[in-house]
Amino acid sequence: MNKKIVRVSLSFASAALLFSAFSLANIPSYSVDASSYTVSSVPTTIDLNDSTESDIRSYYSSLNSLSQNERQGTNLLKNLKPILKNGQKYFSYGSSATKAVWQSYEIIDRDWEKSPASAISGYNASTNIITGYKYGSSNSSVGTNPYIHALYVNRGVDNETKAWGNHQQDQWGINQEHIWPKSCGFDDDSKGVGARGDLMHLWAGNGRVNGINHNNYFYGYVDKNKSYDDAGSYASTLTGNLKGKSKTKGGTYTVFEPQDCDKGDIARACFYMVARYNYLSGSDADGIDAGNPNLEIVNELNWGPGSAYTSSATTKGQMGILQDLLEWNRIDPPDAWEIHRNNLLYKNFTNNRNPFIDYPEWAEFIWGKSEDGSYSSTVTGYANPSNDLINVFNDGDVPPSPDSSTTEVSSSSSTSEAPVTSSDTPTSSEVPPSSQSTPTSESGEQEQSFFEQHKLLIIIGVIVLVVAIVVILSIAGYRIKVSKRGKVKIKKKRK
Ligand SMILES: [Ca+2]
Repeated sequence: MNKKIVRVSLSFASAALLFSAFSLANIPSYSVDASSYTVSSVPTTIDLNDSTESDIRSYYSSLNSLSQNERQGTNLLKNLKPILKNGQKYFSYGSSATKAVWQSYEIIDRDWEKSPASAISGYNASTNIITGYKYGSSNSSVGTNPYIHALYVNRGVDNETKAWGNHQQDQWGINQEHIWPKSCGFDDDSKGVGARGDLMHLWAGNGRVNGINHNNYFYGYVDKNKSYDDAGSYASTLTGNLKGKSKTKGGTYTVFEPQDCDKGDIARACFYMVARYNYLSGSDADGIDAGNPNLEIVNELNWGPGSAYTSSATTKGQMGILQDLLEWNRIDPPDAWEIHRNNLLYKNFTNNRNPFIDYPEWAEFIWGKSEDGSYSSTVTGYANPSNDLINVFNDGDVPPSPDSSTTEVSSSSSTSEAPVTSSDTPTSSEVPPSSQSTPTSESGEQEQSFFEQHKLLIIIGVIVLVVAIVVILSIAGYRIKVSKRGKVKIKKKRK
């Protein structure tokens, strides 16, 4: 993938230009009615180029004319909603592979390394655009039958990231995972597509983990001192997806903890859902019934699997645990694949973006800060789309993801490069090379280097010693004689 992470240092001139443009743009009054939830057709012309930095900043530019107070806390959620909602497109979903959501996974959830664009008919390498893409039309013949980057499946393991066609409708293969469970706010399928069919949180995921471990439990760290279920006991390639008691909150509440490389992706999808679906500004033009639920993320474990419900303007659909999700956003920052998925959605499918993939720290401007296991609801800043760093944290102090390796990714627009973590490698295989050295070899190296460093001193010392012996013998009345054959003889001098 030809992308650079969009790390930003705008020059004063370009900042001034942007500011001028933003000043002219008032917040548009979006009026989206229920008809906006009709489904769209999947595109056959697909632009694989990532959005440029200026495109991303422009997308959020209506925030710039707001006061600082309107750009933090729940106000920021309220003000993001019209941006994310404007012109958003939805796709039909269901169990059939002919449904548009299934079809869209061929592109948005594609494993681009194992199934590169160059293998797709109609792909133009010079423009990085596909024309006339043919989606699959049946379970046994699914378009280009690509490998899929599925949630919960350990990366880099071939036999579990099988080609798409091998996983159709298989409960223990890949299925459609609602990262924000339908039963936590928008359970009634009869109410149309809306949140239920929003590709920002509707990902391809392993069916076993989806159905058994995640179910509709809150997300959170699992207490490993208590009994828990690790999906790895079912298949080794699912290791690290846990269901058990909450470590953070204690008590007997059950939570789901995904593998490390999925933690941030899931957190940011949940953050998006609240920014897109809330009633913070009061009544909404398109209404709850049109699939526009009222969602919030909480720290309290007051909801879990049980009788599902549909949220209303006064009853909120909830997800948690907030402080764990904030921590996951920090330890697993957006990688190249996640960034690319966001761009593919924006340019080809949903026509909207996940702001927390673009600006991960905005989550902390809304809900507060979570760092090193401690959590504070104190908001540390406010959104500033024209200057905030994109895809990396402002303080540059992102803890490395324990399961990831550092990779360079690039974007067509960036002015500088920054390392980001890629989660495409399994945890167990990464051992620092330094741990391979042994005490024996270190000791040998030390002895050799001592001789090398003191060679001159040793030679001088030997010469001085020989001279001293000759002088002492001479004083004592001895004479040293070396024969032609090289023998040394010491004789007493005659007086
Ligand atoms: Ca990740």
